[in-house]
Amino acid sequence: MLDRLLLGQTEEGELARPPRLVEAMRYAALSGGKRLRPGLMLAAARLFGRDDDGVLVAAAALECIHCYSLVHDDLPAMDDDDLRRGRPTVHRAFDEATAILAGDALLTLAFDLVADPRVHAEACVRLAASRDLARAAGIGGMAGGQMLDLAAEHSTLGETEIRLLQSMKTGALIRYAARTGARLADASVEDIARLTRFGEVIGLAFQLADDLLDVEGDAAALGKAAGKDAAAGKATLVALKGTAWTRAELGRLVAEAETLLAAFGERAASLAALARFVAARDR
Ligand code: GRG
Repeated sequence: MLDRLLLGQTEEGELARPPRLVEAMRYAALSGGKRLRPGLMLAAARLFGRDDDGVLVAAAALECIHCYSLVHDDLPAMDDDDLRRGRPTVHRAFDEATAILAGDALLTLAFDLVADPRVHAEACVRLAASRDLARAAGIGGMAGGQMLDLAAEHSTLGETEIRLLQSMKTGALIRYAARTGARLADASVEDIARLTRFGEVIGLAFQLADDLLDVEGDAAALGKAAGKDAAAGKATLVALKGTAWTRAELGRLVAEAETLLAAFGERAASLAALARFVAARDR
């Protein structure tokens, strides 16, 4: 779906798509990530009986936002990384200005995609999914979390502050994935709330696993540099509480995720598998 959505031909209302920008966007989005967020959205929608191209369009929108955040995070002004997903980062493969624009255009495209009538027959559901996405990605979500993260370098944060920062920077998009899958499948208010909490728990587990990988992971398997958090003096729960505590907390979070899914029985097997993958991953 991403491949089909990121083509060079113009859509109604557009004047031209500069080939270099399309190429950089494709490089950023079609470069073999784990697709965790879209996978979560699709699995959540399937749990409530929806499995069609419309959900795939919404899932592609979310992946566009995720990929934009990686492109901008890798820029010299932020994390200054040369390697992502085992390949040169976008500003290395192209140039800084193109990387900034590719990120901008991926972010903007996401909102175009959520407005696609295939996403949901009712405009008010698409509107709610769009506003939720803005809030997950924006000032009070991922971008805000990144701001807190930058401000926290070489400062001492407590557990509550670190959890808030991480829920915003990483957790918000993962929470959105699970919540929106349920919403687009017309799940009940209670089930949307249950999947929202599931997304929060998975988001926390994802960040803890990421922090552990930064300490213990292998750069070759990760496809990016390891050990960057400690070098940058980043405030993480692993740094604050140690690896043993982090592993125990990961186990607790997976157990909570499984409890949240228990009511759905075997139908939720793939969501439960995703929860276990998030905690046990090596890349
Ligand atoms: C630039 C607004 C803005 C935000 C950046 C994404 C992000 C926020 C920071 C990245 C720093 C980082 C490595 C955070 C840890 C969590 C994370 C987003 C890891 C990468 O996500 P994966 O593992 O990547 O899902 P793949 O490549 O599998 O898609």
